[in-house]
Amino acid sequence: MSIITLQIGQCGNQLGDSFYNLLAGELSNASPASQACTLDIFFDQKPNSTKYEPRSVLVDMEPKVIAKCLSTQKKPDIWQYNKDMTFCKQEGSGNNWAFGYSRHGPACKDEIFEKLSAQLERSDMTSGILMLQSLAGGTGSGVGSYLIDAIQDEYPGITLMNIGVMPHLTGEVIVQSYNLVLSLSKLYQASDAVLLIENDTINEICTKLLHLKRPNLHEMNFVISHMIGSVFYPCLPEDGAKKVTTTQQCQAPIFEHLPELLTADPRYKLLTIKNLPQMPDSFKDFSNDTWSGLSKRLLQMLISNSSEASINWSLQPTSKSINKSLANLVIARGFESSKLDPSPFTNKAIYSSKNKAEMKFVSDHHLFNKNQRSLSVLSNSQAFVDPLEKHLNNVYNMFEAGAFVYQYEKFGVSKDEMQDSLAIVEQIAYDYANL
Ligand SMILES: Nc1nc2c(ncn2[C@@H]2O[C@H](COP(=O)(O)OP(=O)(O)OP(=O)(O)O)[C@@H](O)[C@H]2O)c(=O)[nH]1
Ligand SMILES: [Mg+2]
Repeated sequence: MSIITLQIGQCGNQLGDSFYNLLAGELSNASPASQACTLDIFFDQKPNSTKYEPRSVLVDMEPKVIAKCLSTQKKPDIWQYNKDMTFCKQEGSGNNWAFGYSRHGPACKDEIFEKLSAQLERSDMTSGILMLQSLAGGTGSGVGSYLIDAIQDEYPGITLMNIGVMPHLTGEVIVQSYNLVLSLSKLYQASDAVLLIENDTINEICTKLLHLKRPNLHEMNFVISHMIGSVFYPCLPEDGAKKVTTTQQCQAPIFEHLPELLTADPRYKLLTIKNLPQMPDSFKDFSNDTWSGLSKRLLQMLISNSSEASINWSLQPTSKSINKSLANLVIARGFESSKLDPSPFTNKAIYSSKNKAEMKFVSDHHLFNKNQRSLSVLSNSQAFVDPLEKHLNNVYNMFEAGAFVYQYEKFGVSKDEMQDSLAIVEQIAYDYANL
């Protein structure tokens, strides 16, 4: 079952490029069954071609980033984007959600949809459409918001998922919180799940665990790709080679467990990933991680809502201020991964009292990211209450002072519409805070 991706804007395209590069790299040490599954989900191959093509449509309003994605230089030579599946214009959205949403979106929709429907037709069975974008610029957030609504209208019933990158809380473009609130409110209404990645957390992992002094976007995307790869890479049963007779049985774990587990209550659709270990490649041969050690650390990361770099060990599952979950998918990869004991993740204390403890455990033999053992949890939890409240505060302050509102009105987005988006995101933060 394949996944069609829509990479939008600088961030969406650079991250998508890094993600497919990671998948292609994993193929080199994967079992034949694992290779077949991964290829079926994420890649296509034209007759007589030696290269695999991502099942992807690349969209940006300026040409630079897509041109880079199309260049073959740094890639392992087994894959390459299809030039026909790209769409770009000459003028970006200038970090303005309204420009992307009201101008570029309607003007570009038809051409983008032609490419999207071509990708959908080329896939025998589709799990869904995955959109990758930043929530802070103008194209990923604005054009992405326009397109997700249009896709929902055009393909009712298809599963839609977004990977949204949240900006650093400080030091970037001043209107980023406006863009974030406007885009999140739209994605949340149209999409089945919104997986959020915080650039601040990724930066912390890069500096504290990978010892990179000033991580660049390429290095950050490498970390994010492994994070998302850990929940998208297929998990095969132990005797996978025998059992997976047709690749149609292959699914990305995140799609497979979406409706019945992760977003069982459709009012709550924010997902987060915590994964470990995070270490430079040169450390991996000396790693003595055990399954029980990894499991202990991951549980603590989950309840203290932290990365591996800043685990708060003073919290207990029964402490009041823990990060409460609605649902968790625990994924172990590597040697004897099926032997991991997932029972600590079934502890009722770590779940909201609003639902029964919901946990599923899946495993796979593949040595993902060159780790002998690695562990991830894909979680629907309170993880984003704090950053959302901070962005909401930025928006209240600017909105009350009338700051920069004209930039949005100029492109036809009224104060009332902005207020509606604000109310939707406030409600999301409130619902999660009160789990
Ligand atoms: N993790 C990560 N963040 C990125 C990357 N590129 C940009 N960002 C972040 O995304 C935000 C800016 O969004 P962009 O994707 O550059 O904007 P865009 O969608 O191209 O929109 P316009 O340039 O305004 O047309 C900032 O918060 C950046 O830190 C990337 O490759 N990786
Ligand atoms: Mg751009």
